[in-house]
Amino acid sequence: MRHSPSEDDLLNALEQREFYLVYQPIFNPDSCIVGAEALLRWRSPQYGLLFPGDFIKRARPSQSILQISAWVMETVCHQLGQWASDPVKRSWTMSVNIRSHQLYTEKAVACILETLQRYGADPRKLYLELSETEFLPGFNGFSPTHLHALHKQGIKLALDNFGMGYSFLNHLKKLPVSQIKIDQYFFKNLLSDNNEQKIVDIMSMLAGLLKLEMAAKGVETPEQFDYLKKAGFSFFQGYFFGHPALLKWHALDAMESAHISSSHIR
Ligand code: G
Ligand code: MN
Repeated sequence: MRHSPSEDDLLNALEQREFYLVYQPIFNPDSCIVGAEALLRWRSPQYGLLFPGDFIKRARPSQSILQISAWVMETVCHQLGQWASDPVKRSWTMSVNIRSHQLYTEKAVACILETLQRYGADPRKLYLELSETEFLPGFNGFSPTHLHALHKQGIKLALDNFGMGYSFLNHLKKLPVSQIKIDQYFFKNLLSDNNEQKIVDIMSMLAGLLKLEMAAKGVETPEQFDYLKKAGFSFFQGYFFGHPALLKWHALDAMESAHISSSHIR
């Protein structure tokens, strides 16, 4: 898209309900669904289908971005609350991408907890994914204290795009991280690239020592799945298992049984 949408465009889109979430299933090493990541999309009559990177570019939080983020949180908590009363899905976790500016204020933190409570959703089932690539030196001015407050309530923090950002070991030292999420950038050519294997092995060792969960995103082939499983990864997401989809959970259930019967849906 050539021009960034204006503040008015975004607020108008929110009002017109042009935003929606798709969910990509997350699998365990036994190929069972254990959760999903919510991904934001915008179907704009003017610009067409847009991904978050197309419209959440501003370095500084704008009113519209904060409102969109609040809508996303509301929607995922609602969904998590619904799963809580489903015998199969009550163990599923929900991962949601957040930006550090959503955690600037104590009020924002309280709002996340209040939203979870309102929908009867278990905080321990919520993973907040913070992308490492977003961090600048000094944590962009946001205080890790707020993340510690959420962590105390059971909410988990995943460092998305682990290893891609600035000073990533510093994040592990300062933030209450439960999970590191590694992009396919590090395992695209695992079988032919010896360096990739070593990097994955080192990350795995680091995660083991720090008792962090390891998740892989962008898993596209059975070979990648096998290698990452052996390297100690616990969570897998990618086209090999399932594309992000609209939340028709009976469709995902079908996807799960199709997967288990070994005809993988890409
Ligand atoms: O950074 P973030 O976690 O938001 O990235 C998720 C994005 O990656 C989604 O928009 C999704 O469409 C895309 N994606 C999901 N699975 C795969 C995959 O297996 N391969 C590639 N190339 N992209 C994927
Ligand atoms: Mn993510």
